[in-house]
Amino acid sequence: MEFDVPDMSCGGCANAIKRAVTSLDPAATLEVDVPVKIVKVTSTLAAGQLIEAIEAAGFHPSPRG
Ligand SMILES: [Cu+2]
Repeated sequence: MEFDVPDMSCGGCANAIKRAVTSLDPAATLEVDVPVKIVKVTSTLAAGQLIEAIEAAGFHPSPRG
């Protein structure tokens, strides 16, 4: 699953998002591209759960595609 996260601006943001998702699903893997503000997540969680976790960390993701 891929999300646009327009308010992600640095490595600190990327780490906060990684922590938020892996605290919910320790098996999740994330590919975070800060310059283009895209987060790719491989997880068994539903998109809605991933969005909630990322929002709880203070960001505003929207699904891509
Ligand atoms: Cu940041």
